[in-house]
Amino acid sequence: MPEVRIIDLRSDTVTKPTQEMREAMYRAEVGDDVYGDDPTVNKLEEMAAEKVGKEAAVYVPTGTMGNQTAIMAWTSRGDEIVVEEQAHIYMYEVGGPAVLSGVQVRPIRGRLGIMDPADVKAAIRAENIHFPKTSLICIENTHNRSGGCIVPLDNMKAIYEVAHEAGAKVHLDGARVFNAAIGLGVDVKEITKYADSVQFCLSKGLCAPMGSIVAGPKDFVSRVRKYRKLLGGGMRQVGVVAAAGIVALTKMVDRLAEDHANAKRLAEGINKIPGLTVEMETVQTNMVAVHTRGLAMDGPDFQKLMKSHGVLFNADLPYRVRMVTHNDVTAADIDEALERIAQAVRNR
Ligand code: TLP
Repeated sequence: MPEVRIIDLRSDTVTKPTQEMREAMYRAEVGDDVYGDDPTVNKLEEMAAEKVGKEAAVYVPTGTMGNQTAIMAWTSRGDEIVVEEQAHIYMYEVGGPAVLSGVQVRPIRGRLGIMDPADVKAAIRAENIHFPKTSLICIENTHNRSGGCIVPLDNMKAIYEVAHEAGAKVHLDGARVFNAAIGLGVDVKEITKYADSVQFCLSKGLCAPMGSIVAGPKDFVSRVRKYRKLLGGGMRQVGVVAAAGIVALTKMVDRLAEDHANAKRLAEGINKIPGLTVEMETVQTNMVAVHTRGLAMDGPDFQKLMKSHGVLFNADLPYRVRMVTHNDVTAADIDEALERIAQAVRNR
């Protein structure tokens, strides 16, 4: 029997570096980055800061380390930070804020990842001997657990103003902020201007093999750099991968639009399969949240069924799976995946 070709929709993190990245990595000039001697890392950090309109930037191994070092740099032990209740920082970072920063997380309910500025305002603590200090508000754009939804600019602006009135900072978990920018049709600076700091990933839709950027004011970035070292993230001749990050930033942003078009194509196709539903209003970028209740099959069972047909995705709620489009799946792969799903559902 011929082997089934795998169509991997688990995440955009599965993307392989492009040929151009591999060549840039091969040629990269390097040095010891802990001494600030790696010219490729220095170039990436400068480019990245400029791109998101911030004074400075630092290259970190992962988005998780980027978010956590940012929280460490903005807070003091015993502070409180406000996050949306489905945020990656709260759901998937292993309790990092408690462990690393010693802060308490105050999750507030959003709609499709969008917090109501009035709720943020109400959550910010007044001065009182009993209360922790609210030092940081975190926004996630695009918002992963809502299926890649975009937090609108007016909402970000309102939260930024509410935070600043109360003397708190805003950190943007912009793991996929370039997807948000492409989805909104704006320069990414239009989004990042409503945050004091931003973390974004080079390793997701932008296809670099690893790495994230934390950008913000100079003194903040110096603190992040030191916390990166504390966590063991002081890397040496890391220009060898930062070179791929430069290609990611210069060559891979505009093509995210293709992933968004493929996500729409996938969502529309799924909605034609009896038993599966996607709420089209949530299909705004490169993710598709598929509800499986109509199949009388839970997410993990549906995931298992399709794995046996070579279509991979993750189950993220009891009756929901997440499919993510990216550079390594074409429109033809989407059609093939739809065909396999329709057939598997018919024959189950
Ligand atoms: N997200 C991963 C998983 O961890 C869930 C994925 O496949 O989507 N912020 C956001 C919004 C993210 O989605 C992620 C990764 C991170 C931060 C962390 O980035 P890494 O994986 O580089 O630590």
